[in-house]
Amino acid sequence: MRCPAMLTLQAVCVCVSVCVAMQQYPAAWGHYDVCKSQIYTEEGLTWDYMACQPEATVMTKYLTVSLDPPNITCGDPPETYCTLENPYMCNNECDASTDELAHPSELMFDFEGRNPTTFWQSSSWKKYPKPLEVNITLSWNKTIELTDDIVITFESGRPEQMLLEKSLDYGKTWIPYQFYATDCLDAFTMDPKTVNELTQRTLLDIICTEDYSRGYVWKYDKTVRFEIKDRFALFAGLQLYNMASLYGQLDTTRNLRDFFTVTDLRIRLLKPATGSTMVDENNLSRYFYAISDIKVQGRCKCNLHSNSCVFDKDKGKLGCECEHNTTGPDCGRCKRHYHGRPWSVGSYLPIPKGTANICIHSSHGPVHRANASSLGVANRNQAHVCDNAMLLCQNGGTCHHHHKRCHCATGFTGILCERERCQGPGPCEEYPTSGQPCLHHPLLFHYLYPLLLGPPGLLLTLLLPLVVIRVC
Ligand SMILES: *[C@@H]1O[C@H](CO)[C@@H](O)[C@H](O)[C@H]1NC(C)=O
Ligand SMILES: *[C@@H]1O[C@H](CO)[C@@H](O)[C@H](O)[C@H]1NC(C)=O
Ligand SMILES: *[C@@H]1O[C@H](CO)[C@@H](O)[C@H](O)[C@H]1NC(C)=O
Ligand SMILES: *[C@@H]1O[C@H](CO)[C@@H](O)[C@H](O)[C@H]1NC(C)=O
Ligand SMILES: *[C@@H]1O[C@H](CO)[C@@H](O)[C@H](O)[C@H]1NC(C)=O
Ligand SMILES: *[C@@H]1O[C@H](CO)[C@@H](O)[C@H](O)[C@H]1NC(C)=O
Ligand SMILES: [Ca+2]
Repeated sequence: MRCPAMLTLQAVCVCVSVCVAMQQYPAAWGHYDVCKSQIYTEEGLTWDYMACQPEATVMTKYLTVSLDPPNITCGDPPETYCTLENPYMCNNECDASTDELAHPSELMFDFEGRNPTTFWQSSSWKKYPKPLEVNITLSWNKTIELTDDIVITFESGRPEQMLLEKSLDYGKTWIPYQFYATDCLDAFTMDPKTVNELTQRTLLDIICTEDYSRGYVWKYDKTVRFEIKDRFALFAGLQLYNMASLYGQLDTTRNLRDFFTVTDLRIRLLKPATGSTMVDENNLSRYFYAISDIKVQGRCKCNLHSNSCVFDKDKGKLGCECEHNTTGPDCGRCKRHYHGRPWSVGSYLPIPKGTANICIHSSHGPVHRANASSLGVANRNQAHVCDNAMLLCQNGGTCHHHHKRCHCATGFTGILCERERCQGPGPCEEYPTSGQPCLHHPLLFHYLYPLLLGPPGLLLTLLLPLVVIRVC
């Protein structure tokens, strides 16, 4: 159902019903799965370009793993391991030369669901008290954006000290992502925190958590997580109902986007589970690391210029299939002869289709689609959020920072100042709730926008506030 094909008020009604329907099913918002579509305008059939991104998927299929020290995997020479709980129970054999008894690193990424599980295992803590440290480095040779929790499943006890690091530059530099310890203060001189204590303002803080290191109950509690969804929820609400709010934030806050972006991850195992404060020096075969599964969900970062990312078997590497006349592994620059204006990342705004910010041919000036600029909404191409003339910033908000953000009047907040800051009596909600009045305002504009072209558009501009009031 496309409004541009219809005319006048009837079309407005259609749009309103579409918009309302979308409000009820916000999951339909912002798939960003289409990069372009054909539309009819006054000039005939033309292309309409939209921000787009590949679907999120299981990323562990596309990585290379390296271990440091390289010979830390068990089985050469063969070893027998005892359990942590009972030093007399020693039936865990590792022999690298026998398929059934070998525990190579691939077994952290194979299809799980088999019983018994398959796992990678390190050699034991033979050199105690020298630390037993292992680095497990996961490399994509491609920028990816994490979309779900990283989950590491241990078949040994969970480590007493561990550090998750990430790189954004293909492994040249590393920064901590999260610290894990049975005692954060002792291990890293950090106060223990849980992800639930984070707020929108402290979202980017690197924390040390004691949630995933508790010793003996490991039979039931085998996973170590890096919580992505809980962090998303700080903007999108607990059920991730309001993705619009999250996308808006990702668009306007570069640090936030980068926070979820990686080229490599490194799991630094610093101290194995010991189950007690004392290490049993007479039986060091009880102490080792074993990991059966690592989950990493994400999507290729294509700067909103591609909806597909393919694995090139020859290069052993992921790459975006760039649209919008962009090129490069991340669609991070304009194609040759398409430097009519500087390259720019696509934008999630306005919701739901965003702004493509296509590269344009060097011989053309900036594209003026129809005459929309005279109505003040044309500069979609530069990721402008707000517009004073069209009152896109609501509740008295004004445009700031080259129209990239609304400056809200006191008492209001949100990308378009659409939300009331909690004030006065009654409970104060920290999360943006689903029933946001008027958050779909930009959506309405998106559908109505084509109608605003030409003289009938002027009429509609006048009618628009009425429509908006009805919907909100
Ligand atoms: C693990 O990597 C870090 C750098 O991130 C390095 O300092 C450390 O020496 C490495 N440890 C091992 C056991 O290779
Ligand atoms: C790994 O190799 C180094 C030297 O190459 C050696 O010192 C070390 O003992 C080996 N470690 C294991 C666990 O085999
Ligand atoms: C210690 O380890 C060995 C195997 O290395 C095992 O045979 C023995 O029973 C273990 N327990 C004790 C208490 O020595
Ligand atoms: C990463 O990809 C580039 C090509 O884009 C290639 O030249 C390079 O060798 C790759 N690096 C690794 C470690 O595979
Ligand atoms: C990009 O360039 C090709 C020709 O190289 C052209 O057909 C296409 O319409 C251009 N625009 C976009 C946004 O793809
Ligand atoms: C756009 O408006 C200008 C005047 O502002 C006019 O000259 C031009 O013909 C218009 N273009 C179209 C496609 O309507
Ligand atoms: Ca496995």
